[in-house]
Formats: sequence, C-alpha cells, structure tokens
Amino acid sequence: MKDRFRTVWVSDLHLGSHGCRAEVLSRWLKRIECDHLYLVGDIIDMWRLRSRWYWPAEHNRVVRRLLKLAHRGTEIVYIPGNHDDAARQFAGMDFGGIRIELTAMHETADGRSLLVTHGDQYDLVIRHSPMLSRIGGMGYEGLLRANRLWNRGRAAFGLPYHSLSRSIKLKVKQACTFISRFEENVAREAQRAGFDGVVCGHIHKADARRLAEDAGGESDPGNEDRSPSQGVEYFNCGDWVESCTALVEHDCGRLEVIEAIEWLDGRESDDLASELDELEAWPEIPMPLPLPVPRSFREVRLG
Ligand SMILES: [Mn+2]
Repeated sequence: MKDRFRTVWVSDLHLGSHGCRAEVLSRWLKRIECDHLYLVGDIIDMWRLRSRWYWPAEHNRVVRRLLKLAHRGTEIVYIPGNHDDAARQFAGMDFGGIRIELTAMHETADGRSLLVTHGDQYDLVIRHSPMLSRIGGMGYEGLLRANRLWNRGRAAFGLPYHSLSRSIKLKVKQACTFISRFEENVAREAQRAGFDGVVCGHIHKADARRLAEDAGGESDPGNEDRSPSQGVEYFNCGDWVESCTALVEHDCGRLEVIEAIEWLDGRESDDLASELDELEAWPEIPMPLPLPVPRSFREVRLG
C-alpha cells in the first residue's frame, strides 16, 4: 500500500556524501505517491563530490525512484541549493521529467500561495563568507571532537582542563540566534513578496508553524494592506542526513512534517503482519513422508 499526498517537499538529501541516509529515503520514496514533488535544494552535494567522488548504489536507487515517480505522472520541480548551485545554470530546463527552477510558487488545495526556495539566499553567513560556512559545515560534532582532543593533549602534558566549551557554547548560542534569524528572514521576505508562506530547507531543521506579525523592529510601510493578525506561515522540510524528514500536503491542503523512520516503522510492520496473515491463511500441507521429526516439534504438535 502506498500513501498518497497532494504534494511532497524534501530538501538537503546531500546525495554524494557519506552522511546521506539514502537507504531510508529510497524505502520511503517507494511507499508514497504524489501529484507534486519539490526537491528543495542540496539534493546532490557537489561540494563533497568535488573533493572526493562518492556515489554508492543506494544513491542511484534514490535517483531511480525519483525518475520513476516522474514517469508515473508526479510533477517534479528541482530547486538547487548552495551545495548544488552548479545546477542553477540549468534553470528552466527539464531532465527526464524533472524541471529545474530557481524558486517556485506552490498553491495549496485551499488556495494559499507558498514560496518554495532552498533559502541560502537569506543566510547571511553563506552570502558573505562561503569559506567560513564550509568550515562551519564541520558542525557541532566536529567542535566537540576538537574539544576532546584538545584536552586529551593538555592532560598528556599535565596541563589543567582548559575548556573550549566556552567558545563552543558561544558558537551554539550563535547558531541558535542564527537559526531564528534565518527563519524570520526567509518568512518575512516571502511575506513582503505577497506570499502567504514559505517552504524552505537549508538549516536541517524541519518545522511547520505560523510566525506572528513582525513585532516592531523591521516594519514595512509598504505592506499596510495586510491585516496585522495574519502573520506568515513558515515551513521547513528538514533533511535526510540526520532527521529524515519531509513536508507533505494532504488533499485538503493541510501541511505536515513527516518523520520517515517512525513512519516506515509503522508501515513496514503492518506489511509484515499482513504477510504473516497470508502465510497463516494457507491450507495446511500434510507431510508427504514420515520424516524424522525433531522432538521439540513433535511435542508442540502433540500439545
Ligand atoms: Mn543548504
């Protein structure tokens, strides 16, 4: 049984990198069908591929599943992100039923207009310092590892623990304010452009919520026609490196974040149960010959 959605958005697959959870992704793609599918950037990690080629069979399987969906009538739009920015030069072109666009406008079943964009344009770190952001891509884990190594080294020389954690904490705090600023930025830009909401990726943090009207700060005098209570909807489809999340639209127009691992757990165990039911429904086949039966089995049969 496949689950049907009106629309599916996925982003930050990072195919071509070791981090990509391609196996979960292809299992999930196998079990869905949808009218529209948006690939919201960082689909292929060209930064990684440029330094070292990595493309296991599982990553091909994902591509094949996508092409199969396109073949079966799903309209697929691919919006490149910063890790696959080389694909941006092909905007407006179509590859095997997958259309490349810089951004897209999606209208939900109940008539809301959503801007679909990867979102790196609204990320000030990436815009002003791509090198720094690449180093930052090592992430929090790398920082913690560095801290451990640093202190192991210090301990070896009899030096007291000197915490990098101060700077780490600062970095994490900066990351948090960075994330909330990113969310604000991208949502406000969409609102200013006249959309009811935005769907983006980039920060690997799935979300579906409404941001209240801008509280003071950057009020936009040119935007007085909007009612102040309306706010703007912010959706993020997360990633397939850690969380394995997707954003879906149901036929009624309701949007929801799906956690694929949990989702698959339910579906696959249901399937297994129904397969077992089928097996049990088979007529009992009498043993053709008096074969030696193990004792334990005999006991079960007699009992
Ligand atoms: Mn990105």
